[in-house]
Amino acid sequence: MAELEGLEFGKSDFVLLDEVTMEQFMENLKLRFGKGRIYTYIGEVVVSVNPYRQMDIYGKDSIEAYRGRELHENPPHLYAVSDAAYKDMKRRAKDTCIVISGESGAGKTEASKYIMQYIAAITDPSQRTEVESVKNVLLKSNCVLEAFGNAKTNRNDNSSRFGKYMDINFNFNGDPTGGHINNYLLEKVRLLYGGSNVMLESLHLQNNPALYVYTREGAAPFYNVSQMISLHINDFKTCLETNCHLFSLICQGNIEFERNGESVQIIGLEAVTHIAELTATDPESICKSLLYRTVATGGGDVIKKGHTKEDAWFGRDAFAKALYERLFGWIVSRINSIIEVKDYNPLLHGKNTVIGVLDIYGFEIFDNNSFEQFCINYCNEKLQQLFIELILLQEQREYQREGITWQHIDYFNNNIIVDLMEQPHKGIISILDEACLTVGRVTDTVCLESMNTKLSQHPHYTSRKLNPTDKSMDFQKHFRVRHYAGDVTYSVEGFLDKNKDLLFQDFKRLMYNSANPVLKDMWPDGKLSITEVTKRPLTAASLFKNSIVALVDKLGCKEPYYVRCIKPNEMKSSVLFDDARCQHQVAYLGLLENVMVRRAGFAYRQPYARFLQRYKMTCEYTWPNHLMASDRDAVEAIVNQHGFQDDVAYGLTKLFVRAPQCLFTLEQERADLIPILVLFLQKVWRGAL
Ligand code: AOV
Ligand code: MG
Repeated sequence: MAELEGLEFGKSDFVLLDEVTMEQFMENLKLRFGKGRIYTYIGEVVVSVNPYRQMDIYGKDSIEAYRGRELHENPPHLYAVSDAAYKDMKRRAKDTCIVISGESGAGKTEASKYIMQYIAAITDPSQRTEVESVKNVLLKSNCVLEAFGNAKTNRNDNSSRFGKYMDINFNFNGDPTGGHINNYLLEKVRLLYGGSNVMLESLHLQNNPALYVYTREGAAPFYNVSQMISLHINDFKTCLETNCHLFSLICQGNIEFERNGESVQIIGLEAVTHIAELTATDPESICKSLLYRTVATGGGDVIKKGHTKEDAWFGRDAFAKALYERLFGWIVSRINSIIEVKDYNPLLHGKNTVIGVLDIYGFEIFDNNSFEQFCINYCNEKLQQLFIELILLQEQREYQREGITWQHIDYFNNNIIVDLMEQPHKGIISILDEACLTVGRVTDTVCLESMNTKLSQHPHYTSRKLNPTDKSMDFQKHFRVRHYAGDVTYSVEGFLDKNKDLLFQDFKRLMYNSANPVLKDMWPDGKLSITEVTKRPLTAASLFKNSIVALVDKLGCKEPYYVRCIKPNEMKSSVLFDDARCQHQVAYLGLLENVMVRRAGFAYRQPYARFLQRYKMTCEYTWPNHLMASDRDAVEAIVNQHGFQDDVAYGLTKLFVRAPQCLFTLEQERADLIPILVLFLQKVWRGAL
C-alpha cells in the first residue's frame, strides 16, 4: 500500500473533519493548498484547487501508484477517481462518467486532459497497434478542438468557448475501441487569429491581427492554430485544409458598406475577391449575397430585396459567425468519424461499455453578461441540479431504503432557478422564443418588459417592480438572476438577434455552391430554395436547452464521479489563496452539504456478501467459511473482532462504514495476509501439508 499523507497535510477527506463547519472546511482546504496538496476528497468526490504551476504528480510513477488501487489507498488524486470510474466500468460492465465542474479558470480542461492521459496509460498493456491508434486520436483530438475552440478571456488565458462531452468506448477487455464527442454551444463572438507565417502567406494573409477588423476589435488573442499543425496525423489532414475557410472569415470583417442613393454598395472589393478565392466561390455571387436577400412574397413570387446598410452589416457578421460554427461542427464530426467504434460485434467482443468525460464551461460572471453567459449559466444550473439529485438525494434515498436512521440535511435545491429559466410558457427561454416568433419589430427592450411583467414575483428574478430603488442596474437594459452560484446581471442587448441566430438563406446557398467539396459538405441546407425554407428553425436557446437536457439524461443513466474545481484567486497566482473567493465557491458548489450528507453519513458502504468476500480472511470466525446464520452476522463478526462497532451501521443489504480508516486497516491486513495465504495454499496443493 502506498504511503498515505501525514497529518501535517491536513485531512485528505473532508469527511474526516472534526466538525463540519465552513471554518474547518476552509482551514483544511487552505492548509492543503499551501502544502501543495491540491486534491482532497469528499467521499468519492474530488475537490481540486488550481495550483497555477506545474506539479510533479502526473508522471509515470504516479500513474503506477494509482493503477488498480482503491480510492482511499493513496493520497487524493484525479488518477484515483479515474481508476475508480474505470474499474467500476470494467468490473460491473456499467457505464460511468466523470463530471468536471467549477467556474472559468478553475482547472476543468486541465483535469479532463489528465483523466484522459491516465485512462490511456493504464489500458492496453500489450500495446496493440489498433488500440494504440485509437488512444492516440482520442488524446490528440483535444489539441485540435482547443486550437479552434479556445480563446483568451479575462478570466482564463485558454478558456474553452465550447462545452465538450466525450464518450470513450471500451471492449470487454477494458481496452478503448473508440469514442464520440458532443460539443455544446460554441461561443461565436470571439474570432481568432494564429497560424504559422508560411500558412498565412499561402492564404495571402498577413501576420498582423491589427489589419483585420475582426481580430482587431474585441477579438481575443487566439490560442494558436500552429499547435494543431504540429500534429502529424494523416487523419487530420483534412482539418488543416479547412484553415482556408477559417481565415476567409477573418477577412470578412474588412468588407465595408456605404449608402449610394437608394441602394447600398460594397467598399473593399479586394477582400471580396480574396474571400472568393479562399472559399472557391466567385466574387459576384458573394457581393449579391452581401447586398440582397431573396424573399418569397405572399403571392408566391421570389424577389431580390436590397439590404439596408445595417442589414448588410448584420448579414456579414452572421455569415462569419456561421462559417466559424459550421467549421467547428464539421471538425468535430470529422474527428467522430475517425474515432467511432467500427466493426463492433457484441457477440464476438462482449458488452461495449463507456466512460464519459464532461468538460463544460464553468459558471460565468463578467462585467457585461450577454446571451452566451445566460446559456452557459443555464447549463451550470442543470448540472448542479443533477449533482444534487445524484449525490445528495441518492444518498438520502439509500439510507431510507436500507433502514438506516439519519439526520435530515437542509440543502439548497436549485430547481426553482432551473424552472425560472426553462419552464415552458413561463420561463425566460420561452419568453425569449415567443418574442423571436412574434411578427413585427419586437425589440430587446420590449422583450425585457414582457419578462419583467411575467416574472416580477419570482424570488430569483430582479425586476424594477420588485426593486424600484436598486441603482446598481439599468432596468431598461438589464435583468438579474439570482443563480445558485451568485447574482448575475444580464444585458438584454442583442439577446433576440443571438437567439434567432438568423442567417439569410442566400449565404447558405452561396456556400452550398462552392466548388470546394468540404465547404459544400458543411452547408447541406443551402440546397433549399427560399420557398422551401418556410418552417422556422428552432431558436439558439431552445436548441441549446434540448442539447443540455439530452446531456443530463445521458449522464443520469451512468454511474457518476465528480471533480469539483476551485479557482484559488483571480491573479493566476500559485501562492495566493483568496479566502473570500474560495469560500464563495465552496458554498455555491454545495460542498459543505456534500460532506454533511456523506458523514450523516457513512463514507463507505458495501453489500454484505461483497464485504465478506474481501475481508473474510482477516477474521478467524469467517475464514475460510463462516458457520453463521447469515452473511450479515459474519460481517458483524469481522467488525467486532476489529473493534469497529461504533463506526458502522447495519443496513438491510449493506454494511455502512463511517470512517474510511477502518477500511485502511482491513485493506492493510488483507495485503499482509495474501502472500502468507498463497504460500499456505501452494503447500496444500503440493500435498506438503
Ligand atoms: P477551465 O477549463 O476550468 O476554465 P483550465 O483547465 O483551462 O480552466 O485552467 C486554466 C489554467 O490554469 C490552465 O491554463 C493552467 O495554466 C492552470 N491549471 C489548471 N489546472 C492545473 C494543474 N492541475 N496544474 C497546473 N496548472 C493548472 V473555462 O474553459 O475558462 O470554464 O471556460
Ligand atoms: Mg476549459
